[in-house]
Amino acid sequence: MALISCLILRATIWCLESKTNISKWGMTARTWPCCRLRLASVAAVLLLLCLTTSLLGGLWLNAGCWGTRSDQIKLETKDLAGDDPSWGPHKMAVIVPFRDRFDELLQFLPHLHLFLSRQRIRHHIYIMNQADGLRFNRASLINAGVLLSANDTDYIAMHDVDLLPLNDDLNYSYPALGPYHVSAPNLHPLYHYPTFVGGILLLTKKQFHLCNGLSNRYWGWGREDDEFYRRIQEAGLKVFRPDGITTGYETFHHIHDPSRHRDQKRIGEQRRVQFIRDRETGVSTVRFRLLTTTKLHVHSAPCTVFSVQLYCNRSQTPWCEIPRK
Ligand SMILES: [Mn+2]
Repeated sequence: MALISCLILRATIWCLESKTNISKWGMTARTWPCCRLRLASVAAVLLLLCLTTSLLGGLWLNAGCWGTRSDQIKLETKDLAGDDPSWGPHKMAVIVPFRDRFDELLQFLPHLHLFLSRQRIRHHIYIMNQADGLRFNRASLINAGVLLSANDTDYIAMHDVDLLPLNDDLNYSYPALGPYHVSAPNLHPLYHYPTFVGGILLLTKKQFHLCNGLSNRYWGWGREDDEFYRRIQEAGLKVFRPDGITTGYETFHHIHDPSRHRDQKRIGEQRRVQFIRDRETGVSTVRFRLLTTTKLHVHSAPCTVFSVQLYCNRSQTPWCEIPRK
């Protein structure tokens, strides 16, 4: 800095001297361009000096923490896809039923991606965006998600967008023995009944198809997970749950905004049908139209957004229409 100030001072004096020269010895006007030339060259030298200093400074800083930086970069690149084959033979498709919860998605994506990458769980997150004028159908969105997920995934997580795992001991690995209910009744902040399988549930794709996926008859909020529990039982599968988690109801962050509208209406026959085990519809009968596929990153978290239009069989489930107030 001192050197730079000194040089600026010297340049000014230099220029002033040439200016005085004009009056003193009546020099020709040619002195002025000469002074300007001198100033320009001084400026150029100063600029060069500044650049060299910052470059050297940067190199010095870099050298100081070289190991950490390159490690960091390596880790970030490695983790970017959330899919390193050295992490194991299995890969999970995280299926997230979604509509109108952009702010929750912005929290959910980076959180879950980093959570799973820390555990070295190979994964890809699929956001199933219901883009039609019908009531929300979580079950059909999951059915569609499983069908649309890439073939390199061999197990799924049905995952609510508003439920963030906080405890690193929660296990998201391949559920070889049977469906694995991560958000168990003794851990979920809101639902504590013993047959609860909502929130976050892992299944191999094989197990999912053994149940024929979920019923497509549930339009509006809730109950589809209870019907799915009966499918699991009837398929002869046993639900497993986390063991030895000590964080209780603090295990998850539930983004539960009570002001958010949840469509809990029961229209006509729906009141009765919601409790009946559906043996007709499932992943084998789900009908939808894929409108767009969008690859998206939130921070470094990649995901695929499938916007789908669900099909409603109005003679079977007339309650799929959004009720008028
Ligand atoms: Mn919720």
